[in-house]
Amino acid sequence: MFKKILIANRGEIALRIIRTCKEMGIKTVAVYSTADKESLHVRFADEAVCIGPPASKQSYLNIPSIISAAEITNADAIHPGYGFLSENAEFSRICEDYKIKFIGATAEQINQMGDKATAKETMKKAGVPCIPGSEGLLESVEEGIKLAEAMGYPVIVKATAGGGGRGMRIIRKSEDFQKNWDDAKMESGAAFGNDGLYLEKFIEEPRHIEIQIVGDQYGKVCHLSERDCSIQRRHQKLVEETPSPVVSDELREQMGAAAIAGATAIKYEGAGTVEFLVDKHGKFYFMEMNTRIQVEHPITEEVTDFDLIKEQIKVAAGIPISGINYFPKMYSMECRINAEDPKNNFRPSPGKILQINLPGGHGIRVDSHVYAGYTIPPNYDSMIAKLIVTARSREEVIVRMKRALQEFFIDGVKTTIPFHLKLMDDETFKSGKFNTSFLETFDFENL
Ligand code: MV4
Repeated sequence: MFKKILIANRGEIALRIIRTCKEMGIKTVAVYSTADKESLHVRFADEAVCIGPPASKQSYLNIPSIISAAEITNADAIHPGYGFLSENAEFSRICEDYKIKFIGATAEQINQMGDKATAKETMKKAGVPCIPGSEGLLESVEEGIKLAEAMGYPVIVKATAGGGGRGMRIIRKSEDFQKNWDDAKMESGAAFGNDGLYLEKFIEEPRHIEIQIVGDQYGKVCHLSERDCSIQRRHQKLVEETPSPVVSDELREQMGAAAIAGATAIKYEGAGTVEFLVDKHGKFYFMEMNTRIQVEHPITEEVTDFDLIKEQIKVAAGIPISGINYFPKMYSMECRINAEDPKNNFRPSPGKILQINLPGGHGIRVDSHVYAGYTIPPNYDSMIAKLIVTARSREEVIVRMKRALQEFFIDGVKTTIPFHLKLMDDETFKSGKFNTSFLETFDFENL
């Protein structure tokens, strides 16, 4: 087992990783930018190394600085958390070169899933259901138009280097093809330095359902059921839950088996997530694979009683997985508490937290790095807490979530708490019958 792990991240996920390391008897090294000197991850780690100024590029994305910190502290592994360097193939490769174990996917696996058109072809070959569309990249706008006519509109063009909704355009009629093609090409070229596009039939009003998987170094992959992430605004998830109100036991078995087949095909190591769209008829299609631990992993931990960070560390150390799949025994939901003003287009609201009261009681988990007197820096993601609520049924979860949100107050900055409170009273949300377009028509004015 590793003796010392360096955590190449900040905020709640850095704390989350430190907590599991402590329980496993592993020493921890925090790295921090000058903006995070007073952060809890710095205080709770056994050692801490300053890696640069506030800007992410010069600190949490600064590979030479982080590798140096690992070298001088003698860390034998690096956990990248989510975001930052977690899906950076070059960083994974450099760690390998320096004989520091990267607790995440190999450079090859990251590359294989990072190019979305290639990832889709790989999954299709492995027998995973995929959305009908182009075979790999489109060679020309003419090829795109021809295929769209043959398949029927609406279609969607997606940037192969994109993901998470960046560089894609929905096209509803042939007259609009050229303009959307040009826009998507321009946007992806500028954003990713890669303007490759592929095409798919557009699935109307789908649900976003993802399967958590874990693979070991011996080619074995298991799944831990699904998370429903359909409550999103502009591709930012706000609420996640498990089990999904639309996933039957039969569908869970099928999607779990598909996710395992896809991950096994690339000999996937570590924790990963296979994202699917589920259409109105309950048919599911591969969308993307994330080669990292995700923000919303705790709801899976709550319903399966499985520490995903501990499992990541164990498989990285060469310990084989049990090989059995895990099914939900409870219901769990996460509300992301961001320092943002939900009445003002979710505009970031950094600044000093003057007072805070965290909710508690049965079935409540709060993963957060903030405290009274803490100043939220403007340089990073605005998520300041994850409120995770678990109970025996979806109805009980919603009642308990509302109670917890009422106890949760933060003075000094605007937060998304008022939005979540309103959502827990929304009849459509409570019915469980909604899709990824739900928040497009939500009234954010009267919270
Ligand atoms: C789609 C789609 C409908 N049809 N692809 C958005 C993020 C990126 N991963 C892919 N996305 C979508 N791809 C086809 N063929 C609809 C979306 C989509 C979406 C997906 C999941 C959650 C929220 C979404 C919001 C808008 C569009």
